[in-house]
Amino acid sequence: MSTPLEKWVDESARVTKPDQIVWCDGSEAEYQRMVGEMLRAGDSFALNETTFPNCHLHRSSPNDVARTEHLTFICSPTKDEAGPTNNWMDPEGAKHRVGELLDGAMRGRTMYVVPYIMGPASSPLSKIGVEATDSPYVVASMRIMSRMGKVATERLGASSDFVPGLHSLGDLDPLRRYIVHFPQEKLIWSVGSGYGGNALLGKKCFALRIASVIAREQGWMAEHMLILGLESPGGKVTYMGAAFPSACGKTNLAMMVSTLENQGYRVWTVGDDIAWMKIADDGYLHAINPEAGFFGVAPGTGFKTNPNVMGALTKNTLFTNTAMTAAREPWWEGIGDAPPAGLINWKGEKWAPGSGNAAHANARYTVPAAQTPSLSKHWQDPEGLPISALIFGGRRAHLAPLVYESNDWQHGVFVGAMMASETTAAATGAVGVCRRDPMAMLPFCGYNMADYFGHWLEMGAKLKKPPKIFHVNWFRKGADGKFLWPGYGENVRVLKWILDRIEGRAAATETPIGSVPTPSSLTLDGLAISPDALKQLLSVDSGDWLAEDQAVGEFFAKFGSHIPTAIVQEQKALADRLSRSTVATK
Ligand code: GTP
Ligand code: SPV
Ligand code: MN
Repeated sequence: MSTPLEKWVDESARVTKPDQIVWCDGSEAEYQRMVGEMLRAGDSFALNETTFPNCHLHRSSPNDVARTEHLTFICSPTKDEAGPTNNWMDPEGAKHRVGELLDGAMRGRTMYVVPYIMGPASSPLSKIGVEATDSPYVVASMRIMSRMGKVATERLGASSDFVPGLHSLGDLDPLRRYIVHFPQEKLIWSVGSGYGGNALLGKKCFALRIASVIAREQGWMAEHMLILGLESPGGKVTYMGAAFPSACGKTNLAMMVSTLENQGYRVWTVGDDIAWMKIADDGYLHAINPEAGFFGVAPGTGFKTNPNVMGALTKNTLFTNTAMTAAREPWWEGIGDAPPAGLINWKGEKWAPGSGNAAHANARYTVPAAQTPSLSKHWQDPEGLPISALIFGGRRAHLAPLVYESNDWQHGVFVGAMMASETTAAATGAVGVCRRDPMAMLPFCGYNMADYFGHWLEMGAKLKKPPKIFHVNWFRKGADGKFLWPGYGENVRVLKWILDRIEGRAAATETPIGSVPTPSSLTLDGLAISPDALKQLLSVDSGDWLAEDQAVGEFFAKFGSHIPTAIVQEQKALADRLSRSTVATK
């Protein structure tokens, strides 16, 4: 008798027709075999064995360097279930179209069967996935990013309770690339890409798109959030989750070196990208990090901005699309030093000044969480950690203040639902275009986004100790086009204000959008920031916000009857408050 997993692998092999099937055990020896395959393929390189032991550089195909949202589909039975913000294909059509591309795709290749657990091995919140892939790079990455191999096979046993994901590199042509999700079946198919969220199916495909559907069915939440613990003087740690869109600062906030360490404020890392949260018996929302590693943006990460991350990257790290120095060390823009002589760019060409960035803007490192100096000792607590604050944020050159607090859960859900952010290199397409990105889930919600707002509202109603909800913006710019706020380790000052609000200590000015810090309620000692910059950072322009709120109303209207009444009421109430305040200031 074969198990459900064996049956699925059999079926997948009948379609993709690999030369052989290898079942992965997650061992170090197996990792080294995968690296061996990558080196032989000629797209990967061993880095300096003395300074970067067991580190490798992988160069992906130049047309395959970021998630491709226009090729990502939610294949629910009806378009309405996927909603107006998702690409939709009907399940049968998708099976047909993508099935044709998967047919024989693994001929001459090996199919690796990768069982993995998302979440701590002993946690009741964890879930099992199995990825069948023809990419050794994906296998190696999944070993860093999840609890992979034997541990998962043993937990699964003969059960059918796993999310299958079939992945083939195909021919890497974007014209024949699809990332399709079947929320009813809880199934993922991906073909034509070997990069990041397109190919490591445990990450965005399972842990967000499919998991968001499961979470709604089962009454929990799957969110695009980092999880951190803020230690305050005396040693108490307060846990917070923060949802920022791709390449908007999650990893950096979760792994920051606090500039207020001498005052007793320290940040402990629990997760940097995804949070699974349930309502626990103590009435709090409890969060686990389903991942076991960090797939972080390299450019901009340096000894000045983030020494914790830099400390983690010196061994056992897989780099993707970074540059390489003559000493075979990884290099990227923002690492801290000037481009050294003899630099090879991310495509493998000699780099010269004026020839563009040496590293791709979405170059990444894949590193085991355990190597992070700031890792919380509770990061694998099976029951998750109690969350006292949820923080939304994005890149807004204008409009959004450094931080504000929502009035209550329902208003906070509206604040998340109205989020917008400038696009980044984490996905293909134009960079710097401001778009609506509710809860940072625009590319990751596996069902109708308005129903997802409804789920948030329902969760709030069930929470005895709902976290307070905040919004932050590290990216506001002054008239000179420069960031007004120094960011990175200085962001701890905002986390401290949030903690002070939770504990009822900090003062705030009530504005139509929510409570904004009074300048003196922020701890700014040791920071060189002009009173004028601070004023700009904290300013709320009612006229600009009124225009924003109107755009939000139009966005909500796209969802028709799906949009919860409470959310529409919040949008109208904001318009009222803003209109009254513009009249008052005139
Ligand atoms: P994904 O992994 O794609 O989800 O991105 P992320 O949200 O984890 O973003 P990350 O922390 O990797 O930061 C993305 C880019 O923004 C990097 O180039 C960082 O250097 C930069 N960045 C992060 N935090 C700050 C900040 O506080 N201020 C400024 N100015 N830049 C920041
Ligand atoms: C993101 O884009 O949010 C990432 C990178 O974390 S990827 O895994 O490619 O989705
Ligand atoms: Mn990240």
